[in-house]
Amino acid sequence: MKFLDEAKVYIRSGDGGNGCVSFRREKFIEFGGPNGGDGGKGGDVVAQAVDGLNTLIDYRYQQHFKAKNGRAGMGKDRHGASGDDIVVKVPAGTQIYEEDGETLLADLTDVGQRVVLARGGNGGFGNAHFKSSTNRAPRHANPGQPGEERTIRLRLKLIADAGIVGLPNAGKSTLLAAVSAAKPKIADYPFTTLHPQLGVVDSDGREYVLADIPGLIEGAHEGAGLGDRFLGHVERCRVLLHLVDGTGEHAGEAYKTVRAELDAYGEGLADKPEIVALNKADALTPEQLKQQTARLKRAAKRTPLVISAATGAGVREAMRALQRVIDEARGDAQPRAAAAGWHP
Ligand SMILES: Nc1nc2c(ncn2[C@@H]2O[C@H](COP(=O)(O)OP(=O)(O)OP(=O)(O)O)[C@@H](O)[C@H]2O)c(=O)[nH]1
Ligand SMILES: [Mg+2]
Repeated sequence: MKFLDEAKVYIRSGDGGNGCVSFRREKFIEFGGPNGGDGGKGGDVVAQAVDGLNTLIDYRYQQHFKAKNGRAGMGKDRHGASGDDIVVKVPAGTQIYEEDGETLLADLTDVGQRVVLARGGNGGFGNAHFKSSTNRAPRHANPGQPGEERTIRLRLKLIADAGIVGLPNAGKSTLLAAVSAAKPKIADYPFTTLHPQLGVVDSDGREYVLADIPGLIEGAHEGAGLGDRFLGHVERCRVLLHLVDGTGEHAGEAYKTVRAELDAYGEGLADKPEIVALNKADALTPEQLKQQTARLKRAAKRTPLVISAATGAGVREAMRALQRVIDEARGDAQPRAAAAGWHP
């Protein structure tokens, strides 16, 4: 499936319908009085997080969203119909920004959550509305109010409980494939993974969502390799699994390189709970394993888990370790980033 995590969308709410000027005209009834109806309200543009989506790819093909206008009022006190709203459907985890890309308008983290992005214009009052004891035959009505138009930016930050980070080739995708039904591309060259993948992990009968993102290299925060833009997809994770390739040159250096990129990225990534695992243990001699483990331990200042994504050794324990951190975090019910308290 194609993946897109940023999109620019132009939206416009509906105009309100005009009020109507009309008088009752019937045979034998003099001074029938004003009977112009009000115009209908224009439709709103609403964004809603929906189930079953995890990309913004649809917005590559459709970038304009216009709600319907309200209908004009008519004689005989007939009000115009309201215009239909239009719903911009997005995956859970989508943040909505002003055109500048910096001012957050809304953060739709849960399926079903919705926010009005542009309100439809109110309909104008018909002349019947202006009837009073001093003006029994008003000859004016209000025009409908125009809708609003604006350009917004959508930015998807996937919602996963845990995220795998590491250098290219560390075996991140191999691990995701081993523990979930996801079928990421796996190959022995760097940057096999070009966009994030999600998998559901069943750990002792309980489930959580694990994200595999493209590998990071030194200088990713300055755009090296695929850059660090995909780190946005692990921003919301409760725990990171830092995977280090045991067959690499120096497990400690590999660890530090990735940590430096997490630091440079910011957004609290460096402070997230981290589980450290040395991968590809199956391909190491006992001496190499000992040496790499010691290096990684020194760099990470803790004893790493030792696993093989290929044979499955140690993998179950690693998934349990993630589950424990997730359970702890779920315990102290974190307040959801509210829809930024924003109203148009
Ligand atoms: N021997 C051995 N090879 C492994 C293991 N895990 C992964 N590999 C191999 O390492 C290579 C890279 O694996 P990937 O899962 O594609 O690595 P990745 O971290 O997703 O790489 P990028 O997507 O490029 O960042 C593949 O050839 C895998 O078969 C392991 O536990 N043991
Ligand atoms: Mg990969």
